[in-house]
Amino acid sequence: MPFTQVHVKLYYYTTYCSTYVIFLPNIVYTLIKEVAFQNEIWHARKSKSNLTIVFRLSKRTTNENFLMSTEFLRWEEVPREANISRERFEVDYFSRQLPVVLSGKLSSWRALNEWSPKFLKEFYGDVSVHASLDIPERKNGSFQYWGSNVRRMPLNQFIDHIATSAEPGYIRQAPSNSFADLNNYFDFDVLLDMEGRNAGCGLWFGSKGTDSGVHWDTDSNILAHIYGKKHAILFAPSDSKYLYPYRDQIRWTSFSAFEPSFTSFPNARNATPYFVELNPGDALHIPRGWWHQVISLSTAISINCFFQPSCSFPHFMRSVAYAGPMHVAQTIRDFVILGIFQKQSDDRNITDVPTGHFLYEIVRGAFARRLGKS
Ligand SMILES: O=C(O)CCC(=O)C(=O)O
Repeated sequence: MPFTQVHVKLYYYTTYCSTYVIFLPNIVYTLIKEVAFQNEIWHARKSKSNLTIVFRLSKRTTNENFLMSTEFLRWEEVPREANISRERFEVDYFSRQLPVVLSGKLSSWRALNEWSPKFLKEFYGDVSVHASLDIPERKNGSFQYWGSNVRRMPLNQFIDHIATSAEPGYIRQAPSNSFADLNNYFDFDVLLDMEGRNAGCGLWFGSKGTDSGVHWDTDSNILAHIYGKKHAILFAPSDSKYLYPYRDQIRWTSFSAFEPSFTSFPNARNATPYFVELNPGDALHIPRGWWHQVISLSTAISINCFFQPSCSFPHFMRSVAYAGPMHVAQTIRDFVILGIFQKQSDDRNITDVPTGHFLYEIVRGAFARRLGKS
């Protein structure tokens, strides 16, 4: 029998309904939490006290006008800790999956004293890098994944280009191993015991105006800032339901926390942004699964470290469920069609691997390892 529109509709309706049955307890719980949350907001708006406190807190940032002008219902700032020990960071923040900015810990890093665009040009000008030129990638209100417009070129060509171009350019997460000796300029071990964590570090170097887009990563992450100034906004994983993730790629959304359009994304007002300003020497812990968007206010250099533990399979399942029944339906569809049947997809919203396909690869890898062991 041919696969018709009716079958497709039937598939979506069936998945939609069964999703509600399977996730009913979760939905009831979320509803109760939502009522409590709306009640809290209603009281806060009535008394203004909550918002006033948040705005007073935000006065500590340089971006006060921006914070005051947005219509987010509440704001937080990422807490800042000066010179805390590795052990305290691990217990108070890392193991509890909370964001924090660690300051004063990178003072021994040679990167902090030596890295600049001039340094990179002089020592690594010949290294071939993947560069995104003439961003913005935010076209027609929709953010395109970085993979979409990269070109390969020597680093010095990139540096010359951004010096004269009106549009921002970015080298994102270039593996630190591809630059001889670069790993000798930093040491994430001063922040956390990295032994056995399978860490991989990446260089971020770009001009004023770069924008990472709102997304979350599957690995634990520390973003160490070395040169220039950046602003970042983070959201907890449970805010997924307010952030309009792409249906086929739940790690990305076209919503911008820095230029929020509450007409197109009305529920986003309910999300709680955690704001942070990054200056040289600041190291931002971005817990795995936390949404984040980073913009550069000047030419900027950072080095980040992704490491294990990574998000678990249940974390992905929860995130898909949080995002909504249509996301569940799409993920199952992509698991089967792109994963099991290995079909190509040409109608994707974003060029990153679709969530369903990604989950299929995780499952396949787990089976392969199990079979390999037995
Ligand atoms: O620094 C940036 O522009 C983006 C950083 C980021 O997205 C990350 O470290 O995951």
